[in-house]
Amino acid sequence: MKRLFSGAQPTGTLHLGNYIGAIKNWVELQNKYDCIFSIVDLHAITIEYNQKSMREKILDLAKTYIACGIEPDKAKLFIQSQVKQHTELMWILSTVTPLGELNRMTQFKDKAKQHSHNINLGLYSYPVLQAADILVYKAEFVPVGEDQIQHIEITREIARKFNFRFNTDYLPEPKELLSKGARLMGLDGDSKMSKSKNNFIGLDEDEKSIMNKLRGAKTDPARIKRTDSGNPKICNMFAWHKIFSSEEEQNKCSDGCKTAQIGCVDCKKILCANINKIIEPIRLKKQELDKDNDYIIDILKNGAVKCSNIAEETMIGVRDILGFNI
Ligand code: AQP
Repeated sequence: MKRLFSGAQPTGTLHLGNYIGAIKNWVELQNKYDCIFSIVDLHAITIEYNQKSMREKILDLAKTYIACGIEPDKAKLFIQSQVKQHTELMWILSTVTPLGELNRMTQFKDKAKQHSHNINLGLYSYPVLQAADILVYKAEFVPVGEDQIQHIEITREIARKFNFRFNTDYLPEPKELLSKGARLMGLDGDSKMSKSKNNFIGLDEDEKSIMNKLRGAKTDPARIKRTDSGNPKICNMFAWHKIFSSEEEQNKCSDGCKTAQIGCVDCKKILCANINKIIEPIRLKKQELDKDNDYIIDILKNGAVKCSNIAEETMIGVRDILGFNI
């Protein structure tokens, strides 16, 4: 089976964007690929965080993966910091990574603005660690949301530089795998749904909470009264319908909006029911998993052993190529 790698940061509850852009895709792919899914705790410390809640957030993310349908018998699940080869390869790759490429990264520019009091080297070299995460497993594919495409491009560039510098083809250039809804906009309609912005629906929310958030979500700003006709093309909620609702429901909302036959609240109620159908089983399964931390810790430890073996095999070759083979 071809191998793929992906991960998410333990920085808080996963949201609908993480699910639609990444995790949902992982669940489908685990039957076709040799899948490695990581909890990337080393990435999460590039911004300020509370170390007292890190353990809980790591376990929470592992439970969410499983509640979403990741099966530990099919995919390897592990914590990034438990496989030391990631950071070893990162250092090596940093010696072939052009600064000019890192300077172009939009995520760094965004995060540097968001965390202007803490612009650290880790935040800047984040894409090099991400490249190491992928290349240490020689993964061919990386299922991610659209926001990560630039980081996969730089991973390919870094693999190319390494191969060119050492006259080898040892590190394969990975490709991104994007899903429908690879960029889910937030409730504000202005930016992508994001943990660090108050524009998300969390995978732990119940129907009431989802509807409360949808009530305040941005629609066509020109449609003020229910009797006004609206333009679905510029309505963020209609973009959500295209992802979450059936064709029949989409037509009902689109035609009804243009002719003022249906109000935004009714369209949002349809959306709420469809989103809740996705989130509710995840929320309930996660509540069950919350009772058994030992089971989760076992899965993560097993995953780390399996991943360390694969990563070490790659690193034996890398060390040899570098001339570290005494
Ligand atoms: N809005 C989104 N639409 C589609 N996919 C998304 N992803 C994130 N947001 C969206 C995808 O989710 C995966 C895991 O992401 P992460 O844990 O690395 O966090 P992130 O990308 O940094 O997510 P956030 O919410 O945007 O976190 P903050 O606010 O802390 O920066 C990735 O595959 C990502 O593409």
